[in-house]
Amino acid sequence: MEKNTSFRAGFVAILGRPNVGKSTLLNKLLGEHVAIVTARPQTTRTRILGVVNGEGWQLALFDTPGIHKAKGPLNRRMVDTALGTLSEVDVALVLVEAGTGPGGKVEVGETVRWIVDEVKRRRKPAVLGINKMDRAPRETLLPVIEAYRSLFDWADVVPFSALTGENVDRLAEALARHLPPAEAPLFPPEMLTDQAERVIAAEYVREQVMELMREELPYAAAVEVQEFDESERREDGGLVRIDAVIWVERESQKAMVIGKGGSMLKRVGTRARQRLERLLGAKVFLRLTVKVEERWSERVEALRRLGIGP
Ligand SMILES: Nc1nc2c(ncn2[C@@H]2O[C@H](COP(=O)(O)OP(=O)(O)OP(=O)(O)O)[C@@H](O)[C@H]2O)c(=O)[nH]1
Ligand SMILES: [Mg+2]
Repeated sequence: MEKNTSFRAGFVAILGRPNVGKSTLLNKLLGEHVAIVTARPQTTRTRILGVVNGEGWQLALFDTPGIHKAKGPLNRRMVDTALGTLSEVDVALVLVEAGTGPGGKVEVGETVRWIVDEVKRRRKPAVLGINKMDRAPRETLLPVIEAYRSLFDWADVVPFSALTGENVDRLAEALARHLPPAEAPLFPPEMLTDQAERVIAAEYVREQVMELMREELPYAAAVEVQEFDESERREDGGLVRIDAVIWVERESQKAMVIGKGGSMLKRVGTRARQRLERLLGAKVFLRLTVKVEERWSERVEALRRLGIGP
């Protein structure tokens, strides 16, 4: 049989500051809510693989935690995860946000310079993705592109919107052009992600805690699925029973997550369950318990048990 030499496949790390839209992009490319998204920074805590197939290529993309000057063990592990992923991939996709500052000025932040230095140090080709173009006036795009072009010899620069999907196809194709030739896809074509359903279930609960709760709570919570019972699951639906624990660091936080008469926990549970039912295509019985584990975010064993960190 003749070899198909034009096929390309490889790994890409999506890197950027917190909140630039890395997870939104992964989900848009996959057409599925695999990575949780919230309006808050530092949502993603682990790396998440998504596999995207195109005409003559396969992209294995890692969504990563936002890179920032980390304080504390949890955040340091998150940043280590992101930078560690960079060393394992063929191509880096560095994301920034469209839009200019006051007076049309473009501020290239310290963190982006740091990310670019890491990319240079590892001699990786990098594509610059300028996200959120839907909310930036067109005429501001050019100055943004120019400001970032002077920073690095980008393999490509693509403005896009992960939210609306504008130019997302072009971005995927730009990435695919810089992948190494491959004889075959790296993953079976039907594979979407490396995230187990029970892990996504825990993340969906955390997504609602992060979205609905204020102040420090989004950062003091972790979710662990302790039971994922599929015995009543059927080809055409059926029921999945899930028991999950929301870990917080203090009794006062536990009271806040539960809310008056259990109202907050109920909201979290209802919204997470609706998302899960859509993902699993089954009815979901979701039982949530809130427990205190003091300083879990500072303890390596707890972080490891919760699947956070390298
Ligand atoms: N207007 C607009 N908003 C976007 C776009 N992409 C993402 N967002 C919003 O930006 C916020 C952050 O999105 P995420 O995808 O969670 O960002 P992230 O880079 O994964 O953030 P971390 O996981 O915290 O590093 C959410 O409120 C998204 O809805 C976009 O193209 N346009
Ligand atoms: Mg994210």
